[in-house]
Amino acid sequence: MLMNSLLKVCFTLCLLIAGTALSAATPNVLFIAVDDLNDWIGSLGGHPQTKTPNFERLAKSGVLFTNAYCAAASCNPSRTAIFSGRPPHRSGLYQNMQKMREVMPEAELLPRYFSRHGYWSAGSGKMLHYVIDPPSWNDYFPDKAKDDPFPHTFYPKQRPVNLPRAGDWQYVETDWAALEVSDEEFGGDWSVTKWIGEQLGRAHEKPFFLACGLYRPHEPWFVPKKYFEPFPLETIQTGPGVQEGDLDDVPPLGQKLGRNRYFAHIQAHGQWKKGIQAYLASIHFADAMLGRVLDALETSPHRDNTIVVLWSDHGWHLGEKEHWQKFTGWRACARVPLMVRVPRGAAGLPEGTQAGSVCSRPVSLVDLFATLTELCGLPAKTDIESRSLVPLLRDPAAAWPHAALTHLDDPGNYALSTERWRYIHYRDGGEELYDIQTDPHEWTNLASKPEHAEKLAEMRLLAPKEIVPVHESQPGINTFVAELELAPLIGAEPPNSKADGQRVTLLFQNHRQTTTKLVWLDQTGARHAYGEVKGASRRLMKTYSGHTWLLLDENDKPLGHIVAPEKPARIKIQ
Ligand SMILES: [Ca+2]
Ligand SMILES: [Ca+2]
Repeated sequence: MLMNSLLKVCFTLCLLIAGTALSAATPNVLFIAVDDLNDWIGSLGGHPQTKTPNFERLAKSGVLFTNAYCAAASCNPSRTAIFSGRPPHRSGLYQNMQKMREVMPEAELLPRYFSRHGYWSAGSGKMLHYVIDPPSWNDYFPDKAKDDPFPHTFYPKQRPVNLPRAGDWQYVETDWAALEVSDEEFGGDWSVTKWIGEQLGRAHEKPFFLACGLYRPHEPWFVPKKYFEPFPLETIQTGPGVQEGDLDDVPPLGQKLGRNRYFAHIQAHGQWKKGIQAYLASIHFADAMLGRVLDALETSPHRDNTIVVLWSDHGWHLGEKEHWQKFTGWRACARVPLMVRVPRGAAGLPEGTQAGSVCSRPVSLVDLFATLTELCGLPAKTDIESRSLVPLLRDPAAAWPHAALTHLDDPGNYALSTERWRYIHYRDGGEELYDIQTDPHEWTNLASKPEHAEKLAEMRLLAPKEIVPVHESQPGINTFVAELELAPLIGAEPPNSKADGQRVTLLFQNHRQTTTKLVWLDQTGARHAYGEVKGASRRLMKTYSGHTWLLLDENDKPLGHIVAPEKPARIKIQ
């Protein structure tokens, strides 16, 4: 009995020592994020004019994944999934406006997990969605205390420079320009990579987890002029994925998602090619910044003992499917660059990666958490849903019977990717199916073709069985400062809903003692009951700007109507 207990104590102690003592087999990690970069890098072949020698240099030195997908098609849920190891359908964080720490207050993020296991964790630039989350890091540049991941960046005084403002719906940073400044004067990613280079160049007592967040090619596409020079406007080609009428075979919700207002606005102002030029220039700039980091690592004492991982949080449309921006399930948005280089001697892969490897298995960025803990010999984190990619780093052709899941902002909207097939599902049951082997730009939706019914049924089965709904830590009351007056109905019908609005949340505050009924008018004016707001209570309602809501009292007598605005607003019902 006593002997047994002693053995148990010894065993536990051994485990503790194994868990904390770090040997030469414990590599450093250089974790590089690029914001809003689609497949327009040379090795992924997304655009023939792109200039990305440093992305190629890194890709050729390790494993390039050609079918890597983000866990969600926008910044916040994609990045939160990577850092927490929990995809949206496990965490409930699906949208950019959700606050990570409201949704998962206790989650131990990747850098914190590494520092608890003996690492020094530090970063600079955008890793999480516009926050640092200071408790997760040992150090952060420029200032961990301010919880602001961005160093000073040059902006033109007069804005917009090129793309006129069309209204409140337009993201204020959707604009582009060549700047008459040097890299150093521009600051931003130049300052981030300077600091990262300094960390790579010095001695460290502990192994490091060092995160470098490059913000370009995120909007605004303002970069120093020299990065525009290789792309004269008259030579600019539109992307190879653009096909006229491409949305014709896409279900209604997909069409709605595709035809957002940006692309029409950009075309109306003759800015399409200018936008493409500026995106190429912004990628070229990001490539140069990546080159600074790779150069610093080359001359660093840690060169031969550092894992390098590079990923982008999601892709980007520039006119494909009449769309400009992100938030879609198509490959242009869901597929991302991912490259991993592992040096010899790493605990989880002693032989290291083979330079010049290419892996076409479908993988998800949420898998990076488990991959890195295994590579570094740390205990696997148990409360995450992340599948280690080490078998593919060892053998890029290894069997991989898994699909990658990409969420959109609603749990009912998602995309599934296998090596050859892609399936998109919308919350109203709309579906798309593509064979990317013969149709890499997803032009021909096969979902309604009888000869593909079996494949469609097979893809449906890959969807997760258990789905956590959108976490209800809704935006605080301060989000709804704008008050919207209830318009009276005087002898006329309220207007029908308009179709092209953006998603917006409204707060109905019922100051009456009795129930108010909410009725949505569709585009034909047909009325649809949408629940109620009980007396003396309030209710949040997600809708689209331009949609009409009619409010009725408990006896169906009209109280008035509203047309949803562009920004969140509250409506007092009196
Ligand atoms: Ca992003
Ligand atoms: Ca099509």
